[in-house]
Amino acid sequence: MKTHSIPYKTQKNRLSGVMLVMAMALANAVSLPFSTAQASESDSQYCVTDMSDRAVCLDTRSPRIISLSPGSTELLFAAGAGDRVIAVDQHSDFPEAVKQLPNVGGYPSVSVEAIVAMKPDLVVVWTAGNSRKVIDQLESLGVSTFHIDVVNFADIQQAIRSLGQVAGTEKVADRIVGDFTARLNTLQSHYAQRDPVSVFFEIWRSPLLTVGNGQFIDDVISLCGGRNIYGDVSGRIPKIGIESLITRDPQVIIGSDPKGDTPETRKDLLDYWSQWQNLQAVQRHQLFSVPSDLIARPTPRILEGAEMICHQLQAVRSKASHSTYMAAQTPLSEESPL
Ligand code: B12
Repeated sequence: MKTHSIPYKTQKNRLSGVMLVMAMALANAVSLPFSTAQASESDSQYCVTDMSDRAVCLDTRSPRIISLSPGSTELLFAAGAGDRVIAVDQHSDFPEAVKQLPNVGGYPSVSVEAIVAMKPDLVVVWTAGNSRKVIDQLESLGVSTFHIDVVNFADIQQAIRSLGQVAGTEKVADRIVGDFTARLNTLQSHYAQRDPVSVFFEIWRSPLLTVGNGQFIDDVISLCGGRNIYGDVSGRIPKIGIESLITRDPQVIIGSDPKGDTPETRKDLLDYWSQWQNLQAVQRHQLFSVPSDLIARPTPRILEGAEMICHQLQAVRSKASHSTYMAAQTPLSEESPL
């Protein structure tokens, strides 16, 4: 199947003839606070604008897709395009069906040869995570790529919608975006205005990395009524010094672990952070963990991670002890309102 992508600007004239199609697509769109991905039909081709603002044009509405990150894979499945996915990177493990698919390598090295041999119509790449060299190689070999870069909640919505458009599954994508937005709004109205709790989110220990302004985990903290102590720092994953952390003295430290919030993961956090006894989070044992898959991937599942963090911050507000929190993980629907 012949495919190619071309800079959006050179597409503009061709797009003007199909404004009606675009208007219909926009009319169907759920109203959301971001610029809607654009899709248009041109001759026998179907063009969709990706998240690098490139018009990606395919001559099939049922493309064979390879995904190069766990996040992109989840977004494709959420967009209803799961049965279009023919191969993934080696870290993609959700949903379950993905585990049966061939893999084309993982971080840091992906096999360009394996990808080319599969003759995909499209390769979905994560521009902030996949290697620039691999992306350039694929493009120079004539493999069409669709760029995804999800920084915040609005980008999750945009990514699902545009992947649905490029895969020809926009109805499912629109429904999932609607569900995601409703769940997001519920959490927001329930938690965002509660008493602020200052939070340090540990991404990595050595070097010490956290989340900066506008990154999706920063969005999660705000959604729960928390205040990211590095929310004033630009850059998605800033490197910080321990002295600065001690000065900012967060009420809560949150880490992530594949196992989630268990006695072992909490012990690991406490053992490590106990070196700095003057931190109030250490003195009060306010250290929590969330499952990495539910917080490190900007996909609809992040709302499950968000719900856990909202409960953790709520436990801190109610001055519950850590063990009380674990014993009383109340479902959102049963938790007392403000
Ligand atoms: C920062 C970071 C992240 C950030 C990414 C930052 C961003 N741009 O949004 C976040 C928190 C989002 C993240 C997510 C994940 N990460 Co990560 N991440 C790191 C970390 C701590 C530092 C990377 C870095 O900044 N390097 C410095 C820069 C200069 O080098 P770089 O090569 O350009 O770095 C880029 C890549 O590392 C890329 N990246 C980060 N994680 C991953 C994961 C995959 C699968 C890919 C393809 C790329 C990638 O993002 C960086 C640039 O922003 C490393 C561990 C480490 N200390 O190296 C783990 C690490 C790279 N991540 C890893 C993993 C497994 C993941 C997740 C799959 C975890 C999960 N349970 O979901 C997700 C995938 C997210 C997705 N969208 O698919 C593994 C990679 C697998 C491996 N063992 O080889 C590492 C090595 C940690 C580990 N030892 O387990 N990660």
